[in-house]
Amino acid sequence: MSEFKLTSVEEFEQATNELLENGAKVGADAWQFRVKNQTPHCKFGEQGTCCRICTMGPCRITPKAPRGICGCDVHGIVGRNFLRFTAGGSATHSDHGREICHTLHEADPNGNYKVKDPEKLIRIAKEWGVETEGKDIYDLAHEMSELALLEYGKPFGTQRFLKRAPQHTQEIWEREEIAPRAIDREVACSLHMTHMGCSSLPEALVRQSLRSGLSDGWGGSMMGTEFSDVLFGTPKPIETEANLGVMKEDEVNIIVHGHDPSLSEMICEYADDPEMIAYAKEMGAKGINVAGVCCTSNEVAMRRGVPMAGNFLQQENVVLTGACEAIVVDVQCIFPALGPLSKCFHTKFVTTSPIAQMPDAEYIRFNAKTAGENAKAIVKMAIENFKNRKPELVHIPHMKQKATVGYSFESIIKTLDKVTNSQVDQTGTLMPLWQCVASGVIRGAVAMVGCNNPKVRPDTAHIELMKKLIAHDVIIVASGCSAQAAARAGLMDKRAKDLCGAGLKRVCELADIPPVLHMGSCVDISRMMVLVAELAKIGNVNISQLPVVGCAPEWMSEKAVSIGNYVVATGIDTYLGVEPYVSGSTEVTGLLTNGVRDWVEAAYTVEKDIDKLGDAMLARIEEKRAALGV
Ligand code: CUV
Ligand code: SF4
Repeated sequence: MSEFKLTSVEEFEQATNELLENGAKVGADAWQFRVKNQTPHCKFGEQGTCCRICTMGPCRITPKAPRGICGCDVHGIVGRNFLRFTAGGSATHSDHGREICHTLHEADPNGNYKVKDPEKLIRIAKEWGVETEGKDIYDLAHEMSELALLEYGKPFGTQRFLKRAPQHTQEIWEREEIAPRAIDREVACSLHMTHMGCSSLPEALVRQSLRSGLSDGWGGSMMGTEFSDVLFGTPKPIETEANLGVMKEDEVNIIVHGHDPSLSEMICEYADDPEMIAYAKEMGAKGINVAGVCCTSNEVAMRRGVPMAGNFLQQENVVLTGACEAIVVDVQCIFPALGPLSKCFHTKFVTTSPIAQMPDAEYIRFNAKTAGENAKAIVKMAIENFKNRKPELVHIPHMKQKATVGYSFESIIKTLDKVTNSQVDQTGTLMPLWQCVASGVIRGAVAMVGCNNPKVRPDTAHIELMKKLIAHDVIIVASGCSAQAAARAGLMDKRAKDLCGAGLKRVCELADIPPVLHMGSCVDISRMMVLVAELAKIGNVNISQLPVVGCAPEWMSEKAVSIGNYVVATGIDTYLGVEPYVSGSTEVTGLLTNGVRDWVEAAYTVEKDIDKLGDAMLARIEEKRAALGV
């Protein structure tokens, strides 16, 4: 095996520059150019001080005009904008979760979707107090999917999954009145609260932001994760590869992009179909290669080992290779730029969801009943497009790294059994992890999550922070585009253990894991919530006492704010490398970075200097350790 070396950000950039040159040959646009046209950004927007929720406005707050026409001050305006931003993210994750519940409702032993993890379904059913004895697994699936869907609109009570949290956390949520009720209710309530003439009190707006976030993390996202596992299998450690070099010159390249695994799973099925492979050969290709971008990539990488071509800011790059026969998308984080860009090449840009329709695309409406036919049609379209490739435009940067992925909560528990030593008799629990943390072999853990953002040199913050943290014996759990940055750099190669401090290196060797564990897509941050909840229980401490922090150094989406809010509201300090649009209000900023600590025992830190951000996290971890006396 060749010698192990991380791929550097400079190498990433070199590849991107070559691809931009490739694009220049056909007049392709790219985000790098559009950023130039959009900067500097509007100050009112950046600071959150523009209000346009009624047509008396828009109102912009300046020293000369400190109040909107209705008399709302800057804190009310910033707070309302922040809550709406959160609600957007919460709605998005939760609606994704809802789609999965609907897919579960379609599960059929002879249909497109099966129950691949019946044990997990039974486990959740028992957790929810549903009778499982003697029940057909598909009947149970349908019953559970209906109950899950009711969580979105039930008139009374709070989210079922909240019971997974430690008692202390549940008490905080009750005491602070932030325990989420029906998932949709929190989104609707957020929109209601921010209507003209409702709330303008920052405390009330931030409180609802936390509740709306919690309805995502411990509601909609958790539905998405849990029932995706039931349908498609709970991830187990699996080998894969990452970066643009996973695309193949002599095969039909199909790129899946978006979030909902219902589509990508089906595409993978048909790309493996002997009939389709034979057809690809007939068309002059050696085979069919599926690779992914963004979270749908994470979903199929975690369960099938499908390679990850790139993360968010690489989505145009896959087309710029000139070797992409089809980029097939479902929902979220898809650049509308892909439409016009695909026209510069032979690439088919295929949209599939009524929720994400875009110009210059081929729209093949995908649904659970016709999923098989839809997927087959898409794969066929890609195969037939192979002959339209222009050889002079094909440029695949030959860069990729090996990665071991698939660290669901369940597989982490199984993996940990390997580090169980003689003093530990609790197998099948997080006890070994707790002991590693308590003894200081591992100093703590950081959840690295979130997107890329042109405001940060792409992937640098993710990769540099991870390198720094693992060198200090801090283990990383990663998801979303952060996980893909790690994989592309090589940090999910088990050999990356050599970059760790002595303690973490030893744990990596004993458990046979990489130092950065891929836990999945953005909705799978719910897996991290389960992990910290169980770790707190086994260590008999509160979540806020754990030497654990969350970090989104390059985030960009509304979803990321919703995530941040539920991570903070769960008692985990959260570090951001990009500013949310709240700097215009000292009160809202003060609440988020400090005030909410009185409610939920955690808060945000915003720091654009990546090195300082890393130092702040390490200091916080050590502070928590000292307070615990470990
Ligand atoms: Ni859902 S939300 S750019 S794909 S992590 Fe990636 Fe992850 Fe952000 Fe989108
Ligand atoms: Fe202006 Fe008030 Fe209307 Fe907002 S709600 S646009 S601040 S008048």
